[in-house]
Amino acid sequence: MDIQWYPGHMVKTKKEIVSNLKLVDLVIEILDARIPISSKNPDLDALLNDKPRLVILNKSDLADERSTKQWINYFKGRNIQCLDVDSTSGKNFRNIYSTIKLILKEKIDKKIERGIKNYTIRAMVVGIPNVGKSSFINKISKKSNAKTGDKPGVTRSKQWIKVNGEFELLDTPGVLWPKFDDDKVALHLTYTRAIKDEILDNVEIALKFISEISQISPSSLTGRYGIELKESPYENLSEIGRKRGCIVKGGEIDTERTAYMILDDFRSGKLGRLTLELPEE
Ligand SMILES: Nc1nc2c(ncn2[C@@H]2O[C@H](COP(=O)(O)OP(=O)(O)OP(=O)(O)O)[C@@H](O)[C@H]2O)c(=O)[nH]1
Ligand SMILES: [Mg+2]
Repeated sequence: MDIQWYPGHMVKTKKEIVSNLKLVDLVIEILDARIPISSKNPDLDALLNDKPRLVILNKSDLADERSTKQWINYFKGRNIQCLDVDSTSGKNFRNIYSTIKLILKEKIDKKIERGIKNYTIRAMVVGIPNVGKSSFINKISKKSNAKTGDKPGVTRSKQWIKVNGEFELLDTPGVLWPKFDDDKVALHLTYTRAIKDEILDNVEIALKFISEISQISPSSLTGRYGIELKESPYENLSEIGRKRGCIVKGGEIDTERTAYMILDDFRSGKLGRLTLELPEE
């Protein structure tokens, strides 16, 4: 399977991230709580150097709660400040500002020592496409200044958003990297729609998805669709299509429509709260 999506605007954004780094006090790296490994851009660590960082596990409402706790402990164990949030409901947002102040305590104390009282903290928000960067910023600022949407590539250029007198955020377009070394990473990015699905064979993707979920949480499929899981993912997909009435003229299963429906059900949480990746022991 050859999944790649690295258009020119991502190359441009990466350059902009580097050139704007000197303007910010910290970087807020948004990860997807369902796939904290695959949603971490491997290029970013090198680019960000030793800039103070806050890791956000977003979409925690769609992830398994116990797994998210494991991830929080994982980051804590590595001395990385991390919060799990839900940018739609605002869960855990009250802790963001205090955590940022904690990360920047030394810097802020120095400013106060020098008589600077109203220091404006500037943070750059980065992450893969569709992970919820703009939604996160809108939630913090209690406005909807940043455009959001349920597909990758919504934010097209960087944009400063003022939260209040002492806090400003830089929204950036989502970036991926030139080559996915691991098929699983590419697939996980596709399931969560960080990769544009218009460029992919959705039936093939859905079959891989069914295989994976059959392993990690079969009840998500049997419960939602009322099917008995068979060995063959194609048979399972067909059965789901039949149950859901995804039929074309002549009574054949509309596999394309079924594939979209299954992926959509995962993306909107209708298959339950599912985390696809856990920290290594
Ligand atoms: N369930 C859930 N959905 C979320 C959450 N955060 C964002 N979303 C949804 O995810 C989709 C993408 O959100 P955006 O904020 O546009 O994502 P982005 O990272 O700015 O995307 P790009 O600008 O394309 O890189 C939207 O449909 C949001 O409503 C969350 O915490 N939970
Ligand atoms: Mg955006």
